[in-house]
Amino acid sequence: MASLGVAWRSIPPTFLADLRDLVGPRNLLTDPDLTIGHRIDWTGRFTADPVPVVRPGSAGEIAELVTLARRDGIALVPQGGNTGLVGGATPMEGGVVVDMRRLGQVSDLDPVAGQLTAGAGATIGEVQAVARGVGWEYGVDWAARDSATVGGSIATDAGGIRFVAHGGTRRQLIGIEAVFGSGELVSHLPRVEKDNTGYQLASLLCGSEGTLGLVTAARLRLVRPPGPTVVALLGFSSVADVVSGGTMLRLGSRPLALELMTARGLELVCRHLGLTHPFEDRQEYVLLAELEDHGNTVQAVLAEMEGLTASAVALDAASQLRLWRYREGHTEAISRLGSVHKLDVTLPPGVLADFIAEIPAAVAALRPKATVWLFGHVGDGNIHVNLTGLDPDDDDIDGLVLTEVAARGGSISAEHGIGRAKRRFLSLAHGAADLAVMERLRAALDPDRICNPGVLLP
Ligand code: 2HG
Ligand code: ZN
Repeated sequence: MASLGVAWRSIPPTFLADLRDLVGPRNLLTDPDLTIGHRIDWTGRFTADPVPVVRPGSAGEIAELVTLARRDGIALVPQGGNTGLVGGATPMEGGVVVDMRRLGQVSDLDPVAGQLTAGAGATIGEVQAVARGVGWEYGVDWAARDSATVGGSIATDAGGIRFVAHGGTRRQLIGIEAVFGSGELVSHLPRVEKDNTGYQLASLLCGSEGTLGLVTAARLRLVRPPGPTVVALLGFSSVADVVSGGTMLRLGSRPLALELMTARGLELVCRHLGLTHPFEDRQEYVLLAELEDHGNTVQAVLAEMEGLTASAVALDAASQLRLWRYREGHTEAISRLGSVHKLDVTLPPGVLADFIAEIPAAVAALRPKATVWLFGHVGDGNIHVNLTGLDPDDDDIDGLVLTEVAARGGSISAEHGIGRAKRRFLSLAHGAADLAVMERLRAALDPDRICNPGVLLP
C-alpha cells in the first residue's frame, strides 16, 4: 500500500468518520492504491500525495460535506472525469477529492424549448446522446467527450471544437445549482432562457475552477442539429494562407469547426495511431474544416482559395470520422512523448499567423531541446501550444509563450482554464484591480478558502 503523507495525517479521524456516515462506507475511498487515478493529472505534470476520495450522491450531501470541511478546515478538490489539462483538479495541497460522478442524471428534458438539466457528473457524451435522442444537439464537443463531465466543463468554461459555431460552455448555460464554500446551496434552474433577474450566478461560477463552490447541476440550452455536412482536410504551405483560408470559410459558409494541424503533428498522429497519411505529399499546415453544406458551396469556395495545395473532402459520416481522427488523435499522440506543458492561447485574427510562424523559434532560442506542437481551433484564434522535452517544473518557458501572447493582445487561457499550470501568470491577463475584486468575491463566497485552494488566483 502507498504510504500516507503529511496531507493525509492532517485530516482528523473524526472528519473521516463523519464523512463515512454522510455518504456511506462504499463512497469514501481511503486505500491510496485504489485512488491513484485521482491524484495524477492527465498530462502527468502534477502528482499529489494520497488523499481520501469522497463520492457524494446529491447536492444535499455536498452541502453537508462543505459544512464538515469548514468545521475542520479541510480543502475540497472537485473532480469529474479528471481530463483537465492544467492541474486544476489535482489535490496538491491535500484535503479531499470530491468525485462528482454520482451526480450524473440528465433530466427535465424540454424537447420544444431545447433544454435539459444535467448533473455535474454527467459526461458531455451523455448530454449529447440525450439531446440527439429528441432531435437536438448539445453545442459543446471535444475529444474527451466520454470522460469529461458537465461540472468540469463549467468549472473551466470549456470551449472545444464547436466554439466557432455555438460558443463555449458559458453560452450554453441557462441556470445553475451549486454549493458555495459558505455552505449555501443555491438552485436556479429556470425553464426559460430569457431571464434577467439579477446577478447570473451560473455565469460567475462558469470558469471559477471550483474556487467559489461546487457546481452540482446545470440547466443547458441545446442547439439545432446541422443539415448535411462536409468535412475537408486542406493543405497549405504557409500559415498565413491557412488563416486566410479559415477566414474565407468563416465569412462565406457556416463552419461547425475550423481546426489547424501541422505536418509534424500529423506525422506523429499517423505514427502513434497507425493511420495512413491523408496526403501523398507533405503539407506544412493542414486545416480541417467541417461545414454545413451539401458540398457545392465548399467546392466553389475552395476553387477560389489562395495557397491551397491539397484537399481531401468527406461527405459521409464514416469518412468524416476518419478525417477527424487525425485532429482528435493529437492530445493522445503527444502525451505518449512524456510529460507535456499545455498552453491554450487565443490571438486576435490579425496577429495569429505571425504568432504561429514565430513561436517555435522563440521557444528554441530559450530551450533548444524542447519540441513545439501547434494545433487547435484556428477559427476562434485558439491555438494549443504543447511543449515536450522539458522538465515538468520548468515554467519559465510557459512564461515566455504566455508573455508573447499577452504582448500581442491575446488571452493566456482560451478554454482549459488557469489551474495550477498558469496561476503564476494570471497577472498577464488581469490588472491589480480585477484580481482584488476576484479575491473579494472569493472571500465572500468561500470564506475559509476550502474550495480548490491552489488553483486560479495567485
Ligand atoms: C483539444 O482541442 C483539447 O483537443 C486538448 O483542448 C488540447 O491537448 C491539448 O493541448
Ligand atoms: Zn482545444
